[in-house]
Amino acid sequence: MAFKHSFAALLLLLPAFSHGAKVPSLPPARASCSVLPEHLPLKNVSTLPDPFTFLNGEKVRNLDDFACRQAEVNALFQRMELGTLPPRPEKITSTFTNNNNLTINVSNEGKSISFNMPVQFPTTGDGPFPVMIGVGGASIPIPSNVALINFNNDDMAQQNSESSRGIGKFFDLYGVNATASSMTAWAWAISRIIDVLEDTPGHLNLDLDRIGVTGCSRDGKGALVAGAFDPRILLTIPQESGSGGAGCWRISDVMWNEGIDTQTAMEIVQENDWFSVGFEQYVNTTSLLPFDHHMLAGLVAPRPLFVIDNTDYVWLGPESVWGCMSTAHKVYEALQIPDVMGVSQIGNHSHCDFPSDQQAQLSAFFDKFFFGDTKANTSVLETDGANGANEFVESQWVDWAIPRLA
Ligand code: MCU
Repeated sequence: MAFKHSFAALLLLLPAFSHGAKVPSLPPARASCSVLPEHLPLKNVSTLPDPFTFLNGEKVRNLDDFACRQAEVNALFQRMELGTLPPRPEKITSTFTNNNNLTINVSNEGKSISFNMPVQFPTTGDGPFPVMIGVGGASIPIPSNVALINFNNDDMAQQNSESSRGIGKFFDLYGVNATASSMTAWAWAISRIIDVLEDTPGHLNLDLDRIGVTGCSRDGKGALVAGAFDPRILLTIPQESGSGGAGCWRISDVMWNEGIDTQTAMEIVQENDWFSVGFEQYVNTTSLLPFDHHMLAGLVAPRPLFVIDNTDYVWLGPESVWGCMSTAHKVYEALQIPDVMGVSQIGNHSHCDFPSDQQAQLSAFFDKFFFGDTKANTSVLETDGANGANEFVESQWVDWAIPRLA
């Protein structure tokens, strides 16, 4: 029996090959995994919560449990921080014109919206091409053999200030009182882009096994949320997302309490609508959250994730981002795929200005996961330590063990 079980687990973790892309996958989670109690049993946890212990205290022991835990964590993020992500709407149609303009029409419960986006194809090669979806465009260099879809996230859900909450096409469809934050609205729309690509015969000559998402800064936060919410996205590359993205609320709070002028949950909910109204009740006591952003990144696992950040700006939370993402890496370690997640945090460049020092690392992620170069070195877990990044002391934040999940 034990042999049978581990054999099945091994099969599930065997890489699926699509042009060589190495993609381990998890068993599907039971529907009951995402059902949360009405009253959440919240307790004060000042360290980073354990990704491998369920809300009810049970431990994650194997891949089935892990998939179930991910569904629970996903539901927690929606309930407490990001708002509800609506399911696939009733009707989706699309038109593709001039070989570069994709228009998506969505109808649900008597309301309709249309949104469109440019699709830029490689100028050489036959395809099907891998494709990156740029949240508000892309500010990393996209390889010439990869297509790019520029997703206008502001059109879907505005992000000008807290008063832009409820403005945008998503809210025209679901109503201004939808609990979704702007980032959840963007993630929903990105999933609709993927629906359309799936539904279109020939998939617009794009390879749907090789879809990536990226974005910088506020749009990098959004890229991480999209990657966390849609398992059809293979490669997630948030760039300089800082606090509210790659940073952990708890660590940013400690930085702030030490007198460092960094962005905290308390500030972020006053600045913009990236998080749900429901999150506001936790921003003064982030220690009550049964998760932190290491677990948002953990939702991307076992799919490839490359987190790029910048130590030049204290506002981004260098210590928070490094601590949070090096802790997220433990999820990939538990799955025994440490090279599938990378973190690279270096300074000496302007915000969202991709530095040439990170080029080899970025190329390795594309080469390995889009183009099957198994020798590409994606073993990247580094910070230049500037602006306090190296002040993160793991033993003060991580008090749980990393299980070996199979
Ligand atoms: C790093 O992302 C944000 C940051 O959270 C905001 O506080 C700041 O105003 O804008 C950053 C950004 O999106 O810059 C383009």
